[in-house]
Formats: sequence, structure tokens, C-alpha cells
Amino acid sequence: MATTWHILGAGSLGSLWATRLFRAGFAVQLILRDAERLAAYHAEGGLTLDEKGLRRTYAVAAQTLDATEPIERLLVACKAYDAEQAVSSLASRLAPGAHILLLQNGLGSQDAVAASVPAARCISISSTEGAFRDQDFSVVFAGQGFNWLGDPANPTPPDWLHALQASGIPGQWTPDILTRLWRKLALNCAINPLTVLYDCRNGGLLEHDQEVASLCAELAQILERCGQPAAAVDLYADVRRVIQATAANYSSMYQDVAQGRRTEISYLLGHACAIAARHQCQVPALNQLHERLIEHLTARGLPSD
Ligand code: NAD
Ligand code: KPL
Repeated sequence: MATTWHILGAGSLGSLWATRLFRAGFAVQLILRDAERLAAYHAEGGLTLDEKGLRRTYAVAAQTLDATEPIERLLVACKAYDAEQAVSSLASRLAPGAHILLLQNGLGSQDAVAASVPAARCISISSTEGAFRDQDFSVVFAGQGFNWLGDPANPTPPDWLHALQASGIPGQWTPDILTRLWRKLALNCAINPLTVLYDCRNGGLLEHDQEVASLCAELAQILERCGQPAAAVDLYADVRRVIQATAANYSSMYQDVAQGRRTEISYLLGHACAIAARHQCQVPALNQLHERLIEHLTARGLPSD
């Protein structure tokens, strides 16, 4: 029998993946927190995907965390700060050698998950696709992007990659997933916190070019020191390119703060500063940015971790 895709988290990316896999004919089970969420889901009649204004609802099967059927393949589609606890709560359901796909942005949560379920194979995904929820159990596909998949512990690709292609999920296996994750983390660290502190769209950072350049120089230093030199190549030029290409957009961290949502700061800037300290790398601009961001979040009653 074909392996079921268990998808934890019916948020933006979880719904985007679930609907595309489901409509391509793959077996999908959404995993929701509890009976109340499951009842709310059933009342909606499925997951709705809005692509370029075309809305369709898919009756994807769903269950709660405490269902008992074994899990062979799990896509973890919650935020980085929820991932370790969410996977731990499913640990007893994981089949021997289960594959766990981790969609979390930043770094730190992947290692925490892998350490908590050592018998599973953990595959990290660096995603540039964009989606947001417009209602409960309804997601808008907002930006074409790409998914890099890889396993830092094992360069051999899994045998289910064809399912992505068959579902129209753009993706490719890479033996250098850490380089991809570090590069995206560096881009996010150079752009997102400043957009929050200056209350601007990404393009607003063109007026703070010196500050962006200093952050990029320190980020490149960390990347070189922690064994990721490829992620440091032309970082500043790439950050400038992304700022220009996304000038009209608000960064994901800006949107989280504007909507009073917890950010993933600990897995982005917090992680970069922690790794710098571990490698005795002097990064005064990043540390100061981190402190300013923590102050900003605290003043708004948002968690600073
Ligand atoms: P989201 O907040 O929209 O969805 C997360 C979902 O997980 C929520 O529905 C939440 O209730 C659920 N959840 C959390 N803990 C759970 C648990 N224990 N059991 C069951 N459900 C649980 O988040 P998102 O935007 O889809 O982001 C997921 C990850 O993907 C983040 O790390 C984010 O940075 C990354 N990412 C998102 C996008 C995007 O466009 N949304 C793009 C690239 C990367
Ligand atoms: O990924 C991003 C985000 O907003 O999180 C970009 C557009 C690259 C800005 O850092």
C-alpha cells in the first residue's frame, strides 16, 4: 500500500502541501491538535486552496495527534518554536526508520527534532514558496518559489521525491542543505529585523545600505567560521538583489509583528548570534540588532525567544 503523507499543522505551508499532494492522488492525513480542531475542520468540509483567485476545497482526511495508526512519513509544517514538542508528541507513533520532513525556517529546530527522535530520518527543507491563511483551513498560494530538500546526515535521496514532481511541488534534492538553510538564514537576518525596526517594506532598506552592508560582513564572517563558506559568497550582493526584487513586500517577520504573532527570532538572528558566540566571532552590529529587536518585541508584549 502507498505510504501516507502525514502532515502536522494545517497552517499556510501545511495546507499548501496537503492540497497539492491530495489532488495528485496521494494518501494524505492532516494531523490536528485535538478533537475541537478536528470538529472545526470537519465543519469546514476540507482544506481550501486559493490559486490566483481560483478557490477549491479538498476533503483531505484528518485526525488528531493521539490517533494510533503508525506514521512512516511525516511533514512537520508548524513554526520552528513548536517543532520539537510537536514531533515528540508523535514519537510513539513513528514507525521504525520513519522519514520526517522539516519545513521550518532558520536553524536550530531541525537539530532539536533530530535529537528527540534518533531512530527517524530527518530531512530538512528550505522553502521559498509563499502562502498565507485567509480563513481557518483556507490558504492563499501567494508566491511561486522552490523547495530544496536534504539530509545533513545522509546524502542519499529518499525514494519518494517523484511525489513532489507529480504533485506540482517544485523541489530538488541537495547534498548541501545546510548551505541552503544558512544562506536563507543570513538573508533573513540582514533584511527582516531591520524592516521591523524601521517599520518599512523590504525596499525601505535601500535607505539603510551601510547598516545592511555591516550586517552582511558580520554574517559572512560567521558563515566562514562555522564551516559554511559557500553560504557567504557574494552575500551582500544577494541581499541587495533580494531587497530590490521584493522592494514592495513586507518581510515575514514584519508581518508576524504587525499581526501580533510570535516571531521565529531564536531560529534566525538569535541562532546567528549564538553560533557567533560559540565560535568567538566578534559581531557587534548583529548583537546590537538582536538586542534592539528583543526590546522592540518585548515593548509590544511579544515573546522575545
Ligand atoms: P502557520 O502558523 O501558518 O502554520 C503552523 C500550523 O501548525 C498552525 O496551524 C498551528 O496551529 C499548527 N501547529 C503548531 N503546533 C502544532 C501541534 N503540536 N499539533 C498540531 N498542529 C500544530 O505557519 P507557516 O506559515 O505554514 O510556517 C511553517 C514554517 O514554514 C515556518 O517555520 C515558516 O517560517 C516556514 N515558511 C513559511 C512560508 C510561508 O509562506 N508561510 C514560506 C517559507 C517558509
Ligand atoms: O524570506 C524572506 C522573508 O520575508 O522571510 C525575504 C523576502 C527573503 C526577506 O528576508
